[in-house]
Amino acid sequence: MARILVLLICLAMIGFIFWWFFGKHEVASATADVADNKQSVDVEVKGGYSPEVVTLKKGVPATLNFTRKDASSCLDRVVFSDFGINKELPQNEQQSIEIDTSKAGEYQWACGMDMFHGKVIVK
Ligand SMILES: [Cu+2]
Repeated sequence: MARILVLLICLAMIGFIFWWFFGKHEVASATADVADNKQSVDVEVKGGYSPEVVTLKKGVPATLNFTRKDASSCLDRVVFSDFGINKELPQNEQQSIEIDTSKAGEYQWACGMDMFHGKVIVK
């Protein structure tokens, strides 16, 4: 009986590893709605970023509203190295970060340890 259980656990783990490395992971992306010459996108921080790719309109003042729901300290900072932004994300509190949209391009953001990533596309 115990053997069968061990076998089942092993199979489940192998399945998980295959899914992790070879499975298709959908990248959640969002495009900001522009209203009154402003645009904003809410980003949930929970084991990563959702959405992970945010598209903004060039030249329209933009804010990304990060809310960290994850207790892990790994995600307690968000860093936009292109903009010199390094902000703390208090848990369960919305933190608004203004993004410079004057230049088109792709800008990465990351957690404080550069383990989790997201991307802003300005176009
Ligand atoms: Cu981290």
